[in-house]
Amino acid sequence: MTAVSAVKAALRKQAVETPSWAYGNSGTRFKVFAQPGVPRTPREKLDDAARVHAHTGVAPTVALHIPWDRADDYAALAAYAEERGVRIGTINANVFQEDDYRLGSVCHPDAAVRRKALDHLLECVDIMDATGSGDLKLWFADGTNYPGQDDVRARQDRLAEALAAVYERLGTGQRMLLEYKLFEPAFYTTDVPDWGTAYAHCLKLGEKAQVVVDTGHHAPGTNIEFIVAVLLREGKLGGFDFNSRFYADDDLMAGAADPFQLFRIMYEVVRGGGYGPQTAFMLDQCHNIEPKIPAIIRSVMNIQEATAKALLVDREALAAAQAAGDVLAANAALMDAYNTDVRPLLAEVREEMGLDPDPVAAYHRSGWAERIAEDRKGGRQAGWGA
Ligand code: PSV
Ligand code: MN
Ligand code: MN
Repeated sequence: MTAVSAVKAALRKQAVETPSWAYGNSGTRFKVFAQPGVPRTPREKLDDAARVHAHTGVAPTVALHIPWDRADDYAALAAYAEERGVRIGTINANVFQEDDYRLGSVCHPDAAVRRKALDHLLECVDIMDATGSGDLKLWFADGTNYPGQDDVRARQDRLAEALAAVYERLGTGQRMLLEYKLFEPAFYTTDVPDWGTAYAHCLKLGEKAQVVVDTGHHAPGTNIEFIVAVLLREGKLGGFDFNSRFYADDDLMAGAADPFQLFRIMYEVVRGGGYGPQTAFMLDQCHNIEPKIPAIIRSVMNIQEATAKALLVDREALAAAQAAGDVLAANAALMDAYNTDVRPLLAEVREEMGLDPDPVAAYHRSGWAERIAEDRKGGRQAGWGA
């Protein structure tokens, strides 16, 4: 196999999971702008996700968020997804949108609230059983706003207790992915604020507990690719929530704000042996002002481009330059790959997969946007700010 055919083969196998909530209306605390044709039901979100997969060929799974995607029969929902050519991916728990969670969920000072939150997490594992999903994604809004508000260490103990109970409930082939976030909605302490805290909990729990890196959840200037390299080295990188940010947790399209950072992250993934099904490559985005389906297609394509460039790095030349201490040659080896226009290569990959080489144009030609605008009146908000 030539190098290029190996790169193409790797790109054909890429899998990016799209989030159900990205298909619904979303916004900021100031305004949610309604768009025509947005899904009214989980099934309609799956229909839209199936369009993204049909045009890109690399978006075969859809993340659900419970209770935003509540269904009477989850096995039937999974069967519906399969009929449309996609599968249910990660189950995202939601222990942040009820009045009871004002002071937290699994870290709340009141045992009754902690129990309620834990029951929801366990229910999410039941949903994984019913849908065949392998991953439970845990993001906690828990934290405090004021020094002294609660005992920061006791909150860690409560967190550990809940995580252990969920871990215990996981079946074969199921994992829990623990997500960290620097701040927001808590503004003083956050109970899982960084990769170190997430890693410490996951390490204690065992192999089925892994860290998920949301690219929008760090302080400005954080070297995310270094975190990725360390987690991979420790066997603890479970996946990504990709999005991009200019300021905080902006949830903009992956690769839009800083494509070079996305490339550097993907290079560490490839370098660290993390490019494969063991790493969940998910999007976690909101499309507040842009049309949703083409924005999701664009995001998938941006990830493909960063991946293609990472796969094209001449690792031998890079290693030789590094060993020789040739700083400029080493840097050039990376930059050569980054500066390659991989769009023609990806167009070829798509044609080899029987797809249109331009997924956005193909989507616009498909008539889907007009059809859903006509068929779906009264589309629902994604959940944020609902
Ligand atoms: C909140 O910051 C958040 O964006 C987290 O990243 C979760 O993954 C997502 O919401 C869905 O719960
Ligand atoms: Mn996230
Ligand atoms: Mn987020």
